[in-house]
Amino acid sequence: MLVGIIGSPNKGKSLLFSTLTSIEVPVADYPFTTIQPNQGVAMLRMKCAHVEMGLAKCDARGGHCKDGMREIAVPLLDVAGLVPGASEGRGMGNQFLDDLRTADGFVQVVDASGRTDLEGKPAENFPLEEEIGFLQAELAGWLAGILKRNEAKYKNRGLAELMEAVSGLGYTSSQITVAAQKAGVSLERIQWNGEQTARFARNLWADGKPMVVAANKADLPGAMERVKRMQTGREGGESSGGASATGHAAIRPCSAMYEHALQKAARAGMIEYSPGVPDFEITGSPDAAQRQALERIRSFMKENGGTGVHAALRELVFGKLGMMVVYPVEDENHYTDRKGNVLPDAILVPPGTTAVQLAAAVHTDLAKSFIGAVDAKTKRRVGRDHPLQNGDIIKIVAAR
Ligand SMILES: Nc1nc2c(ncn2[C@@H]2O[C@H](COP(=O)(O)OP(=O)(O)OP(=O)(O)O)[C@@H](O)[C@H]2O)c(=O)[nH]1
Ligand SMILES: [Mg+2]
Repeated sequence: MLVGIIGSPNKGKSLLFSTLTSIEVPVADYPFTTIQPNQGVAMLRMKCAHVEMGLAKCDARGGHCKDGMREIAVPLLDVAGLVPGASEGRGMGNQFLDDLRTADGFVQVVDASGRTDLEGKPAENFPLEEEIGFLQAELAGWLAGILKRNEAKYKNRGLAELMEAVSGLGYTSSQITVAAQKAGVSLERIQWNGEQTARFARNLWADGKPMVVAANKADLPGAMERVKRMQTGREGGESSGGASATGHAAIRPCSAMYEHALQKAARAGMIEYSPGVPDFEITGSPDAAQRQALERIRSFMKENGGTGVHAALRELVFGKLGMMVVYPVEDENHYTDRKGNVLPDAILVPPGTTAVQLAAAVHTDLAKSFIGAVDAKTKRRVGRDHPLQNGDIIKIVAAR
């Protein structure tokens, strides 16, 4: 599982990454601050299965469980800003896009305030649709480039060879078939010209990789109103495009700056705050100016249901991607591993994951020696193709 954080330069991608992963990375008010990708793990909180099972606690490994809310790890990648023409090598070019090949979905960070353009330079009222639309086009262009580079593998051939040519991008054969249908191109004895390849890539991109738009810098004056206008499809009063420019992406207003400020205040002991939670409590003694700043953040959070940073990632992971959290255990009666740790692991799996696929996610050897599984909640034995549900606790039975 991997989520890519993408967008044009100077939009707050790295600050957003930093608040999600607690990793300090360079953040600055000019384009191309980030060149080498930043890699980290975000923590999303959700209700832990130990609560549902009536257990006093769990022994979460690699992430905390506090007040019945468990941290679930989501790997993130923050890359260099993408500019128009990147798929033809402009700016930082294509190189880092290749780092995103394996991403399951994307958070596109845009500047909700419209104060920066597609190059990351100062602007006024830069249209949100243009920012969102350009990125879709660039990424489709990048995909078309991959197809063209690998054309020899599928030319005059069919679906199987095309799949092979784009293997590693994580597309299913049905996604490829649908994209070809929508683009009006044949998958038999493939002979596409440049325009047909581009059309196929656009369709594959649009349906294939889920995306959420994080409308960042929503703390700046006028930004929230701009996002709301866009959400209702009336941005700038233009007739065409609002809804279609955003395609299938949901738009979530957020402020990485406010999230960052809260985390800093919490570390300084000024407030009690759990990242992603919609409110905080003043526990220290801020001075008048600090108190005023905190109250400004609080009123933003009240309107937005929080800073919006974690909400954007949550929307992508659990909403768009429909990921499930599953708890593998070795003892189905006590919900523990061999050493007696209660619900030690909580892992993210895609919708439709079967018992044997879970075994493979835990360890490849476990899938090879898979015999069956036990649903620890019902104590029922299930087979290899049994589809798992969100929150399942599963014991894998394997040959020695
Ligand atoms: N007001 C406000 N400023 C923000 C917010 N998030 C980021 N910034 C500022 O925007 C500028 C760019 O932030 P970065 O995180 O470096 O942006 P980036 O998208 O990673 O930029 P590149 O790596 O250059 O592409 C910095 O000056 C940040 O302090 C926000 O939510 N609100
Ligand atoms: Mg950056």
